[in-house]
Amino acid sequence: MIALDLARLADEVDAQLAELATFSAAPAPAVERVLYTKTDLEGRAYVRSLAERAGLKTRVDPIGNTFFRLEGADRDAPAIATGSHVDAIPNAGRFDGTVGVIGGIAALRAIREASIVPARSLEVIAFTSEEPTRFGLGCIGSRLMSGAITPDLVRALRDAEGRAFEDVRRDAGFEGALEQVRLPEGRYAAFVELHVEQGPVLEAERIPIGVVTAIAAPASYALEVRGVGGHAGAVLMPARRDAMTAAAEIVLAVEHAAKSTKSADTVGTVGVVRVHPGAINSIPSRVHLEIDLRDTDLASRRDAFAMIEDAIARVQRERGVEIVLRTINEDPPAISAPAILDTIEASSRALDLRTRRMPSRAYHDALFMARIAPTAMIFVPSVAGVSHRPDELTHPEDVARGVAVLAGTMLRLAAA
Ligand code: HGY
Ligand code: MN
Ligand code: MN
Ligand code: MN
Repeated sequence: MIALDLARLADEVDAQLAELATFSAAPAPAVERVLYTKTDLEGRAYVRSLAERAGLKTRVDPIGNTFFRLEGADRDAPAIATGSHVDAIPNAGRFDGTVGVIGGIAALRAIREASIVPARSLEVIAFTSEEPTRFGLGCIGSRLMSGAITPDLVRALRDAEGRAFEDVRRDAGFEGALEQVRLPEGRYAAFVELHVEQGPVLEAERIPIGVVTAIAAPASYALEVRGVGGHAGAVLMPARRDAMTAAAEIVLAVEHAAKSTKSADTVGTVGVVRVHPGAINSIPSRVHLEIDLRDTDLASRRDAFAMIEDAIARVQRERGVEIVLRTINEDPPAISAPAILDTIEASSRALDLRTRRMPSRAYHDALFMARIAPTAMIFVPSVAGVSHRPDELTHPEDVARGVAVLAGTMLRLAAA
């Protein structure tokens, strides 16, 4: 297997994560790299420079999924892949996704520097648009790769300014037909994603490695609430059909539904609200809401959604507004491959690292890679469980341990 200088690895990877964080549309310590913007392209170029300095070969597909490859002895055998994302939501931290890309490159660099030629090739994938920020849908890259979405549905995507995915993609310099992105089942022998936990468990239990058994089933919806606008002074309360107060009832109904299922894992969030016309003295006539609803258990998520639909019907009736719901995505959970879980644990034991099995409540590209390859994830601790915030932090030693476990896992899987 492979012996790594963890102290040196910790310093190097942390410095690279800090450098990547400088490519941001937001002032430090916040990070923002939205799909196909200047900072997204700068972040991609930076990780590509790291990969090519590490001696890896680069391939970029028509939407920008980027593949960094270390050739194995049998070049034709399905490769072992790892990877994650470098795009970042507004007001994010510098570890979400980036640990899986920079850590993956560091793992392959260490393997190459140890003059190990793996039995089969190894790849690091930097996926396009893991975050839903620009087009309202997460994991567009891995969805297209795995066939979870059709090229036509991607072509129909519009951003908040109404710009078409295809136009934005081409302006960012990516070309080729979307149909070329799809990968056949069996293209990879295994996929293992290294990611920060984005939750409090590993730190609280002082366990350095999380072995992810399942990835929660994400769903998201867009609602248009249509009422009647008017003068905030002249229209008396009984005559109002205020879109904003109706929307407020829906927001509270989402929270109530998520708290009311039998499962403790049901989570519901309304993170996007756009009010029209958005003037202090004008009664809102239209409100756009976006709902994020998840659970590791599909039946519980469905129960929560049914409660939300009931609330929508009630609010329409009681307030005389019209509410139009559009489903953005409703995905099943992903279950990790048992053999990969065992391999991650074996790799951790070889490094004297304790592990614990756990679900991922955040979604990841692994959710879709699981459709075309045996898949699992490795988690490293998040300080205070914080993520999607500028104070997101994973200690360099923990990142280095994750990279070492990843390297050992990939080599074991390549030899299997
Ligand atoms: O929302 C998520 O779970 C992921 O961070 N995109
Ligand atoms: Mn994220
Ligand atoms: Mn992520
Ligand atoms: Mn992810």
